[in-house]
Amino acid sequence: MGCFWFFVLCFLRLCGANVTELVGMFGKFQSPNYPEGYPSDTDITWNITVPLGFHIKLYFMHFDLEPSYLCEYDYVKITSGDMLETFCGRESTDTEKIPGQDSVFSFDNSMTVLFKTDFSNEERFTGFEAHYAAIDVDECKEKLDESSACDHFCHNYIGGFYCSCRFSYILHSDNRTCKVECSDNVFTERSGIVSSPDYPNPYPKSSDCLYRIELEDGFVITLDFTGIFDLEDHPDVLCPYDYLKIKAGMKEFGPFCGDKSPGKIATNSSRVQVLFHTDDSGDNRGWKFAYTSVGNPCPVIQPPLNGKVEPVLEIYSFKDQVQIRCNVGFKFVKGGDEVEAYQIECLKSGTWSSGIPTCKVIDCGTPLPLEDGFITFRSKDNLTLFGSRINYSCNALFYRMDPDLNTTYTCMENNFWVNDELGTDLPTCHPVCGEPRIQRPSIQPKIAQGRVVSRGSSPWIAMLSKNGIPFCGGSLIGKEWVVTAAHCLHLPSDPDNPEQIDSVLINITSFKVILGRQKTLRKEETEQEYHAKNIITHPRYNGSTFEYDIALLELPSKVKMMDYIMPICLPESSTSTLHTGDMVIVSGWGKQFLHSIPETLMEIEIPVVDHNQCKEVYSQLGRQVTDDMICAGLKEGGSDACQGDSGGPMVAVDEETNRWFLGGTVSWGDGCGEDNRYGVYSDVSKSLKWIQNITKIKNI
Ligand code: 4AZ
Repeated sequence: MGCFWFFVLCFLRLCGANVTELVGMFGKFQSPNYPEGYPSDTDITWNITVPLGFHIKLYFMHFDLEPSYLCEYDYVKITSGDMLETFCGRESTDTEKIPGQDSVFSFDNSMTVLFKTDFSNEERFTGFEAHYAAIDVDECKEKLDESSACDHFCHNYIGGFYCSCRFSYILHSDNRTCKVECSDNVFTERSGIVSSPDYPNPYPKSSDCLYRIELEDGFVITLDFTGIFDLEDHPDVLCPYDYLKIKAGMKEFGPFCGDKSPGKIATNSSRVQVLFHTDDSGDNRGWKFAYTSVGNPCPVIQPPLNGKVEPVLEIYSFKDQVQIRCNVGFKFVKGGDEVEAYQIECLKSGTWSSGIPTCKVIDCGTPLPLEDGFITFRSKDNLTLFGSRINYSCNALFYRMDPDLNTTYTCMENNFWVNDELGTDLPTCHPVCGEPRIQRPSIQPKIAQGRVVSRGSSPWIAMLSKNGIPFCGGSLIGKEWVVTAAHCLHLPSDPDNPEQIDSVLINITSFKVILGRQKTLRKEETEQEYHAKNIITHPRYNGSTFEYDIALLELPSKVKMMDYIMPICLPESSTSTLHTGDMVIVSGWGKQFLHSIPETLMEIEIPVVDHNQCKEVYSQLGRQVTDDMICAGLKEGGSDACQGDSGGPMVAVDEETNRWFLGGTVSWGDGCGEDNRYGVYSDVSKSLKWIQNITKIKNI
């Protein structure tokens, strides 16, 4: 019956329905007439709204409504989102409930409270008083559905929350999911491993990752998916959420998703792009692949004859490099140059960068000629190829090599003729010294005043000649040096005052050095004549005392040895090698008795005189015989050197070697051949070190 009247009243717009909007952060509202009995036919709605991010807490301070089965008469109905609560009566029963001490919480930031009464309130129920307040929600703790929860980190604040991401992730524009920046992945190595970010942990959401493998043309890339493959999937639609797409040249592979690995993909391309798209949800673990590349193959190489290829492989492919080497003793010839090794490379076209050169045997070429010597080939065909051997020898009669020298040279891989001891240096042919080819006759007339030198028996003698007239003698040592007396080359600076100590050097072009001469004034076929290139006087030469009266003449070229021209040996040691009584031969074109110049070279054979005896003789005359001088001659006189003989040789036979050596050079004396006077000579052994230092001559 009540229901009938309700409809009528409502239809007649007599219903007391009204709506109140409550927007504060807190407040209260009551049933009409509270705390008096509420009126019948009430229909009041309170719409409570608080700011977003807040919820509403509703608490009833008082509640007293007419009880009815399932609250069919009077009630308070609270709705918020899907939430619905209905209260009535004075106490809770099995079928109805009152709010009591419990608060009611809204689903979101709004709540609607409807108070409805029927047509009668017979017992004067007093209604209700309700309080509400906005309360903050900790969205981070509250279970939000996946579409609104933070992907990585959640931060609550009063009235709201915000999300943040782990290191290396960035917050997507949805302010919720975390994506990665992953479009700059370029792989240029020939092999490698590529995987989804964080693999095998869940990959980032809302991301588009691009991976590029970029190799040189000529390579072909193969991808091999290994391990877990797990991308968000859909049972009916092909990869609508997350997917992997692969582009290789004109070809496309994929999209791939789900848990079935794509396995091996031969892309047939040198450039591959892998696109990985993820949406804003899902917790799948991603993918990983290893990529490898092979180059275009090149044909197998046959090593050249007498050569080898390194490394030896079954297949050579693009970028592979091989070294082609010749066996020892062989070399490549490239543009006229000899090359040790050749490097060729397999090109992208599948061909080698150049052809295979041929190995040519090393040729050391004609060996260098040996001065005063010759070469003997050890092979029949005078071969100069790798491994060939030759021997150097000296021209037999006049030259000799160091006796202990191994003179074999071998053609080596460096193109040189090499000797075990000397390397590539050539041996030296030293002139034979002190061994005249022509011996003086064994029975000689003993001419006290001297005898004619038999031609060639003193082949070392040199004539110093000015305007065709001999003025001094000398001795050939080595190939280009002549020893003479220093005073022969020094002229008094004032010709009117011969006693003057200071002297000037003779003009080097004013005299000739003649070798192979026997006649005094007549040119001979056997002779060789030179202008000295250099004059070196002993540093201790004293022009007034004739100490160290010795000098060296350097010849402009090497003397060709022959029967009539051969050097004299130097003394073996620098301590005196001549002793009192030793017989020496002195030769020269100097003056003879009656002051005449001889027609030919003359020689005398005289004994070495006791140094003290000689010293004494000359000290009486006020002249000094010093230790660098040696005297020879006969007490009775007769056999002596004289003017013009100066610088000439005083020689003796070395007992040990049986060779002639230069004991002294004619220097001075008081007169010529007078009794109780001796010829004074510069002792060569005393100047030996100085001579050897300058000339580098050693006796062989
Ligand atoms: C000289 O005038 C000379 N009797 C050389 C030797 C002797 C004398 C003079 C020794 O060249």
